[in-house]
Amino acid sequence: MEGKASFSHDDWIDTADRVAKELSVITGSGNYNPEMFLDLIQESLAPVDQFFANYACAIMEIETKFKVLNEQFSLKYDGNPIESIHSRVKDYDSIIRKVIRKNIPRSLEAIEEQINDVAGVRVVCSFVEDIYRLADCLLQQDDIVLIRRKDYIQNPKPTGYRSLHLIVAVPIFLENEKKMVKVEVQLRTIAMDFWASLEHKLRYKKNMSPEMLEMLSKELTDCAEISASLDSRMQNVRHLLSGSDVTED
Ligand code: 0O2
Repeated sequence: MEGKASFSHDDWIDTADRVAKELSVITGSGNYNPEMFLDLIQESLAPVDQFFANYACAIMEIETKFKVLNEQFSLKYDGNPIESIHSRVKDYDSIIRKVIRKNIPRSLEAIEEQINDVAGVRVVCSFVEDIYRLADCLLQQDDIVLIRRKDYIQNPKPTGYRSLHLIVAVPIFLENEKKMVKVEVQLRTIAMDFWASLEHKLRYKKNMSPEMLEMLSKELTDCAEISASLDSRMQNVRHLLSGSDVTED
């Protein structure tokens, strides 16, 4: 999960100095003021900084909700349902690539409106049933708005990809404003996560022969079935250990 690229204050001063000099030549004014130009750049970037800060805040809200649920579940059931939580704000480059690919207007408003996964939270559980319990509990909360639900556990992708995806909007409270911000939540088991990270590597692998690519894709599709069966058997073992009913494969 990548973060935002950093650009130091010195870099800004250098850039401002260079651009201001060039502008003074272009406009023929012959004088330039890098400090004023720097202020201008920082002023223009303020909405972009706020844009990324909003998503970082929304991630904190969602993470906290899952951490609270994890504590609550551990009192009611045996052990903590959540193994790990990984979050990221999509980086600039990936957002721009998506904007171009989906032909989205180049404005922050359009990106907020049309890109659902600028903020992403991935929740990894041991058991499938905990995924659904956690998702239901999150969606019951009265400040959460469900925008879209895609169940790739019930309906895996042709590749074999399985996960429960929720696009939700969560309120964040800023200095003088309440704002609803979208977050993509992916809930998976450890087995699903293991599979997805390996398959993700294959998708970005370059210089591979088509034969090898096909062979590995088939192998991964087989592995996805084995991993689904493992999830189901592990859940049944858990049920047997706790004395409740087993579920069918
Ligand atoms: P990354 O690098 O993980 O962020 P949308 O994103 O809403 O425009 P779509 O098709 O509606 O597009 O989204 P989908 O398929 O519900 O979810 C997209 C995300 O799910 C991907 O994000 C992956 O994280 C994950 N995903 C979906 N299908 C697969 C798959 O077959 N294999 C793996 N490994 N992951 C998958 P990104 O942006 O593609 O990538």
